[in-house]
Amino acid sequence: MSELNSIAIKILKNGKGILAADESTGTMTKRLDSVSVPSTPKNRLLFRETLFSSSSMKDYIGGVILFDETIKQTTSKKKTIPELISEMGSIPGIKVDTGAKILASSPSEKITEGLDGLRERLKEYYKLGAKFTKWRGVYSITKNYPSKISIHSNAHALARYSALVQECNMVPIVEPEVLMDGDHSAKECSIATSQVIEKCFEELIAHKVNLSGIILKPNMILAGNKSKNKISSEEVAKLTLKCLKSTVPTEVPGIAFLSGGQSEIEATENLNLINKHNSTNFIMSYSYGRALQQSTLKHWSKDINDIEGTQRIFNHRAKMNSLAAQGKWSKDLEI
Ligand code: 5MM
Repeated sequence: MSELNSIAIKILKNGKGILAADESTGTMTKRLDSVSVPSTPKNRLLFRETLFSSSSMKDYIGGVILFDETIKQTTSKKKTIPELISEMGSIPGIKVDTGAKILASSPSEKITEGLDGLRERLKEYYKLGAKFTKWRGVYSITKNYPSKISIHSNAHALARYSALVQECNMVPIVEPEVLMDGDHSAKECSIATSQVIEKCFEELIAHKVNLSGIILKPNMILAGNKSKNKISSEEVAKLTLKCLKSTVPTEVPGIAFLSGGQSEIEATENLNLINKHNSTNFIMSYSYGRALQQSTLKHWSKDINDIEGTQRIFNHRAKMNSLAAQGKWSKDLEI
């Protein structure tokens, strides 16, 4: 077993998953604005430090994805954030892309940037304690999209990123996100997601990426958020498994889903059913941002110094998702 494979498995084994706390300052400001908390470096740190020092970190959160600002911050007890995360029994990771920008040849679509100077930035993050990284490509579904050029160019970037990350002894999370926005059907989501993932692996293989040392972070197969034809959680689970079974090479140790705008309960319920029906050898877990933080953020905003109460909400959500990652969740466990 390679070192990268052991890290990937350690992050996801025994019902553990990933806390995606890598919101860039712009996104974090939107989140804080929505609960009327000023977005200052101090408040962003306070919220995140509250999460990272929760007791659930030990049993349910195998890894935390950080943003550049956070990985360089120091806690109230004068520890670096990666030190705090490691002491809590989890593994620090870092988002290394610099965001999705307009794709010149297809301006309604996006290409993720950040390859220039990446090797040097990776060395710096490694020294700061990161053991894994994340890069997200985004794809929209409309009548003519995602286009071949967006599928190809984002896959190419994800592969170049992954090769550089492994060269620096870290595990790349490969995140191709087919967005939920729109009125498309689940079938259209399934077709687009299959094309996107197939192309990603074609490029990862061409770039000689060690597939046993990556984590795939895909979307689930869902109907668009404006679709009139929503499907049941059972169908989400079945279509998601079918898509991943036919597109993900068996060497990949783990799949950690993004929540993508689903409600907290929806994301937990869908993950639970995916695990109930999972007949593959892939670990199927979570790498949730909003679906792990929404209710916690809402509670925290009422009193940003209520550390204990805030952690109670977060611990509950983390536990529910950990149960779902083992197919052991049920609605009556919710509070
Ligand atoms: C936490 O949000 C990440 C994106 O941040 P920026 O838009 O600021 O770059 C995002 O990649 C996130 O890690 C994943 O989408 C998972 O989060 P959700 O909320 O979809 O589970």
